Amino acid sequence: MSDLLFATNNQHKLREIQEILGSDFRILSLRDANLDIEIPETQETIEGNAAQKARFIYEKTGMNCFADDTGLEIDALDGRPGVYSARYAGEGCSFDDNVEKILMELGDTQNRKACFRCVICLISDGAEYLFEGRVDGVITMERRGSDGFGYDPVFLPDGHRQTFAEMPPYLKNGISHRGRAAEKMRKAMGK
Ligand code: ITT
Repeated sequence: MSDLLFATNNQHKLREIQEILGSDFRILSLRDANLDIEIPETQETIEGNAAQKARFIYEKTGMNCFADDTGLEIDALDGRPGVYSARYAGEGCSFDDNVEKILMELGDTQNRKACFRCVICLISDGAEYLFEGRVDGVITMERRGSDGFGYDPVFLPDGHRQTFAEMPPYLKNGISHRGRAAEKMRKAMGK
């Protein structure tokens, strides 16, 4: 089974990717590679950040690796928080602070359309590939559920009655932005 190092410090993402790809690849964490480092993320696009994170870890290790950059894009907020999803409520903020901020900004706005967009950048034997996954939905009026992470308690995917935080992980992974991007990567790698 081939090894793939996942360039992330987000343990929730790591768990999801291990569940999605674990039967075809041995997904290694930064900890498995004895790396305890901050990964720079200073670009202005999701694609740019995914590539920056993957290149940084590839240069450090020379190992086949990939990174995931994800943004929640809300129509009524002109696409925010988008590329700023991680620290939308400020440096050092929690997932809950970010959720609070978007709920406050939306207030009782009727147009609650949003999408999650995930770009995975894979570096395999020195060559670079990008894979995108997207899921459309709406932002609920209040938090629902305790599974998942980030904005999951307020994201209701189209065609479903449960938010991502109410769904069992296999269901979220089966329809999510990350699941879709990871499936494209799996296919491109011939699995
Ligand atoms: P790494 O860069 O170390 O991978 P990060 O948490 O900084 O971790 P991103 O910049 O890609 O990763 O993520 C932006 C934020 O978007 C993340 O912190 C969450 O708040 C949110 N997010 C990402 N994926 C999500 C998901 O599947 N469900 C809910 N929120 C998510």
